[in-house]
Formats: sequence, structure tokens, C-alpha cells
Amino acid sequence: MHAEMAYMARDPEARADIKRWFPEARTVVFGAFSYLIDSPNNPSDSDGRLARYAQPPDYHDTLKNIMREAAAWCTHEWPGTSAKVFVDTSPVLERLYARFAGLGWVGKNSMLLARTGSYFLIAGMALDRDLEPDAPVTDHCGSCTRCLDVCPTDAFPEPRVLDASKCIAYFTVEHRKKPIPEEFREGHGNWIFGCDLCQDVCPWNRFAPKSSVFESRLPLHMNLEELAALDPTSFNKRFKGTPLRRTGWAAVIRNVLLAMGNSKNSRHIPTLQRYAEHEDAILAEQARWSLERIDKITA
Ligand code: B12
Ligand code: SF4
Ligand code: SF4
Repeated sequence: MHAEMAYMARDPEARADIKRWFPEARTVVFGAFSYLIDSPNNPSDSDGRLARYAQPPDYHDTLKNIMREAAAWCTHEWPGTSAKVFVDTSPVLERLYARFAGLGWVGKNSMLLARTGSYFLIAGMALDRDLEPDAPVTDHCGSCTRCLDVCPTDAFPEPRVLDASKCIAYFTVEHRKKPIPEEFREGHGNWIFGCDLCQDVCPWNRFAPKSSVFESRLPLHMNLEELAALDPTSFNKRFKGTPLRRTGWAAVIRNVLLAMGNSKNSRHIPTLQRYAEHEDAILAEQARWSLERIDKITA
């Protein structure tokens, strides 16, 4: 259930077997890095919401650097050892390996989850050397179903299985060059980048520690009108070094226009009217849908 993320279907055997990617691999070492910085505080209905992982600067470089330092330590400590580092980009089923490495269990929301919650990112390295493995962690979801119940787009066909083609995190971040399908638009609420609903309700996240490696680059809420006023150049400048830059102006503005419609706030009507005439057909259509939604609500 990959939606249209082509890279996910690439080389499936290597993803499941790390030795196809690094034949000498004997051990996989994982790090978990909390990205919890702030908590959302009373957004107004003129604000859009960002997922917590989008707050720090794009995490790939930070985590790669930390793991490279760890790899350098290993090769210095054990001469002749080779190590390969990976963060998202390599063709490895990272969560599966991280689970076997004892970092946590797979929660019903499909996140890797520990007694200290799930607000962490993972990064790994493979070594051509045997190390004593940690024991896998047992499942502590019990009879809880909060994450399954809260998902506004019904993205869990069963516990622990995510249908990415229904997930707000997928639509707002990865589904860039197409409109958001109508059936999911209302469910998006005010999310403009990612979604944390199925984590925010998880009782284990009450124990989540604050990040010690990431600093805040963006707030969790951003004013929709200010975002809609950005053009591609000012957008790229404003979001340089953040994950919003990779998703790009057109897709983020599409998300902003959708959030304006869902806000039910008539103050967004002039901006939506302007975008309804935009040369980008996806933005124009989204603006018209949102205008119609506000009209219906305010009538
Ligand atoms: C593509 C991708 C997405 C896609 C699709 C996600 C998906 N589940 O398939 C989209 C865009 C939707 C997405 C969303 C998010 N993502 Co993402 N994503 C990835 C990426 C790049 C690949 C994931 C992948 O291969 N999926 C395919 C499935 C088959 O594999 P899997 O999910 O890794 O592992 C599953 C199987 O092994 C299976 N499994 C294992 N054991 C068991 C046992 C049982 C009993 C069962 C039934 C299943 C099962 O369940 C595992 C967990 O889902 C990874 C990085 C990476 N390379 O792994 C980050 C990653 C998974 N994402 C991450 C994050 C933070 C998020 C978001 C929270 C971001 C946000 N706030 O918007 C959301 C969470 C949505 C959710 N509830 O899962 C983190 C998760 C960290 C963690 N603690 O788990 C990762 C690991 C990135 C990282 N470097 O840390 N993501
Ligand atoms: S991230 Fe949001 S849309 Fe995706 S599964 Fe979780 S609650 Fe549902
Ligand atoms: S909300 Fe409940 S069911 Fe979902 S992951 Fe957390 S503990 Fe498990």
C-alpha cells in the first residue's frame, strides 16, 4: 500500500534483506532520535498545522552525520571493520530492522513505539562484524485502539497496517503534482504538512522525552494568509533547509488553500478568489472547492 511512491517498490528484495545491499553485513545498529520540541498551543482558525517532525531542519543530514561519527568510532575501535550508514534513502526496510534491534514494538498506528513514545526518527548502520544483539521489545498496545479510532481518513485497514494512499501525511508531503482526492479533503482539517493525530492520542507519548539533537526551525502552526502570500521565490527562501522546501511551493499552497476551506472562516474568501483564477489548474480547482465549502458553511 505504497500509494504512488515509486521508490518504495524499487528493489524489494534488498529492502527485506540487507545483505543484498551490503553483502558483508553481520550486524545492524540503530539509533532513535527524539524530535519532540514544542507542543501545539491553541491554534486560531487562521492557522495551518505542521507535523512535529517538520519542526527541525531536514533531519537526514543531522542523523547521517551522527551515524557517520558512530561508524567512525566502530572502525577505529575495531580495525578492519567496515560500516555503511543509512537514513531513509537506502533501500532497507528500516522499521522492520529497528524492531528486531530492540528499539520498540510496531504500534497499531504502524509506528515504531517504545515506552518513551514514538516521536523519534531512526537511523542505522550495518557492520561486517558480529555484536551481541539486544532482545526485541514486547508489544504494549494491549486493548487500546485510540490511534485507529482517531484517523480521519480511515487509513488503517487493520491494526499495524497503513494504507499510504489514504494518509494525510502522504497527501500533504508526497502527493505533489495532483489534486487531493475530494473524498479525503474534509478529513485533512488544518493539516498543511504531515499529520500527527495517530501519535498525539497515543498514551505512551505522554512519556516522550524532548529532543537533544534537533533545534526548532519552524513553529507547529503557521498563519494561512501569510503562507498564501508567498510566491515560489519567497517560499524557497523562507523554507530553505526544511522539509517543506522539498515538497515545494505548489503542493504546500494547495494544502494551505484546502485548510482555508476547512477553517470555515470567511476572511479567507479574497485570497481563495485570487487563487481560483490561478494559472495552475490544481490550485485554481482547490481554491474553488474551498470557496464553495466556506459559502456552504457561512450561508
Ligand atoms: C514512505 C514512508 C512514509 C509514507 C508511507 C509510510 C508507510 N507506513 O508505509 C508516508 C508518507 C505515509 C509516511 C508517513 C509518516 N512517516 Co514515514 N517513512 C517512510 C519511509 C521512507 C519508508 C517506509 C516503508 O518502507 N514503508 C513500507 C512498509 C511495508 O514498511 P515499514 O512501515 O517500514 O515497516 C512495517 C513492516 O515491517 C510491518 N511490520 C513489522 N513488524 C510487524 C509485525 C506485525 C504483527 C505486523 C502486522 C506488521 C509488522 O509494519 C512495519 C511498520 O509499519 C520510512 C523510512 C524507511 N526507510 O523505513 C519513513 C518513516 C517510517 N516515517 C517516519 C515518520 C516519522 C512518519 C510520520 C510520523 C510523519 C508525519 N508526522 O507526518 C508519518 C506516520 C504515518 C504512520 N502512521 O505511519 C519515521 C517513523 C519513525 C517511527 N518511530 O516509526 C520513518 C522510519 C523515518 C525515519 N527515518 O525515522 N512515511
Ligand atoms: S498520520 Fe494522520 S492520516 Fe495518517 S494514519 Fe495517522 S491519523 Fe491517519
Ligand atoms: S494509541 Fe494505543 S493502540 Fe495506538 S499505538 Fe498507541 S498504545 Fe498502541
